[in-house]
Formats: sequence, C-alpha cells, structure tokens
Amino acid sequence: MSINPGKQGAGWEAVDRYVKSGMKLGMGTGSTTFYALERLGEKLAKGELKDILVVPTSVETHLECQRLGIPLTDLGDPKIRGVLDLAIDGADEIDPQGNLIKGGGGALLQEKVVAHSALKFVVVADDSKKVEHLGTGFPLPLEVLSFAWPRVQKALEDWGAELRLRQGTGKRGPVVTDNGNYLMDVLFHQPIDPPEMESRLSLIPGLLENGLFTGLNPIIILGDSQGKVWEE
Ligand code: A5P
Repeated sequence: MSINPGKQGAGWEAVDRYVKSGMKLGMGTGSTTFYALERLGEKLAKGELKDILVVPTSVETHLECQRLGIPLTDLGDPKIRGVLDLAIDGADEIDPQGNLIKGGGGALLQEKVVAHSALKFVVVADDSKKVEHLGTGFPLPLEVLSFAWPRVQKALEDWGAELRLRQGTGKRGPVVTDNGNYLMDVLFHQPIDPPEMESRLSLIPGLLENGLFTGLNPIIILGDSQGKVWEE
C-alpha cells in the first residue's frame, strides 16, 4: 500500500501530541485513523506508552487493533462507564467552524457515540478535507433502519434533497452496517446550516444517525502531500 504523507503525518501527530499512558481512547474508522493506530501500536510495543484501553468504532477498527496488539474494550467497561479521555477520528469534510461530515466509511453511528463520550476530540485529515460549506460536495451519510428507508427518502426529498441508498461492492444490494442497518447518502444542492440540519435530521423516525458532527469543538490536525502537519 502506498503511503499518504498528509494522512500519515496527521495520524501520527495526534498520537504523539495527545495520547498519554493510562488513557482510555476512542478510535475512529478510516485510513487516517489507521495511521494513528499504527503509531499507537508501535509506541505500545516499544513501551513508550502503557495502560492504554481502546474503544473501537467499527469491526474494521476492532480487527486492526487486534492485529497491532492494542488492548480493546467497550463503553460499558467499569473502567470507562461511558467516558473516554480522548477520541481520534478522521473526517470526510471539515468547515471553517469545525463542523464535520463523517460516515464515508459507514461507521458514523458508533463514531458519533464515541466522539460524544470523549472529553477531548481530535480530528485527523489531509488538507483536501477542508471546505467552505458542508453538504454540497461530499454527500451526507445517514444510518437508517432498513424498514424505514423509503419514509426517510420521502421526508428528505420533500426538503429538496437528493438521496440514494448506498450499494455494496463485493455483495449485491444495499450496504448493511456493523449495526445491521442501511446507509443513505444525501446531497442538499445548497449550503446547509450544519447544527440546525443535525437537529432536524434527528427528528425523523427511523433515521438512526446522521453524519453531521457539530458542537464538538474538535482539535483539528491536518497534513499535506509534502508531509507538513499543522493544527487548525
Ligand atoms: C468513517 O465512517 C468515516 O467517518 C471516516 O472517518 C472518514 O470517511 C475519513 O476517512 P479517511 O481517513 O479514510 O479519509
């Protein structure tokens, strides 16, 4: 696999700057987070970090942690009780206010639970993820109860949005998430107000989660194609 210097730089920097021994971490899903996992695994193996516990946000992240020898647990662990010291995750779009679109990898539901469980949230990305407005470029992912998707489609089309049910590759038919639900991707055609849209979407029955992450005040670490890394 070829290395992406921007993603690698951002992922490594998040671990080097923010992860301390003894922390309970939430780890997201995606190629940039996987560079952070790589760094975490390396530092644990060398003994530079100790007593780390990780709550993964997807089956893929769970498996990657197992492969790297990173200790895993879940939010119900008595040592955690729903509160993490830090979560590190990628993003599909980042606006100037620090609002995010996430869910390109289909893990948005667990990612949002983990981000909201963390005392500090660090977003890692290459600089191509920065946009002026969310929602008109990268389609907004939704996790939807399979029974409810036609109803969700109608509700969003009535708002003038364009939706599609995400289709699998490697299996015909819709993608089924780690939680057994469907994914829909929405284009709004016009800039949206992210906090307002996140709230409005949460009122639609059967729409289990949307990929807008607002109000979290994340630390954003970006990297570019030359491997230069900076915090926004
Ligand atoms: C996973 O569902 C997403 O939220 C990812 O965090 C997002 O797609 C970023 O992925 P990359 O780091 O692979 O760009």
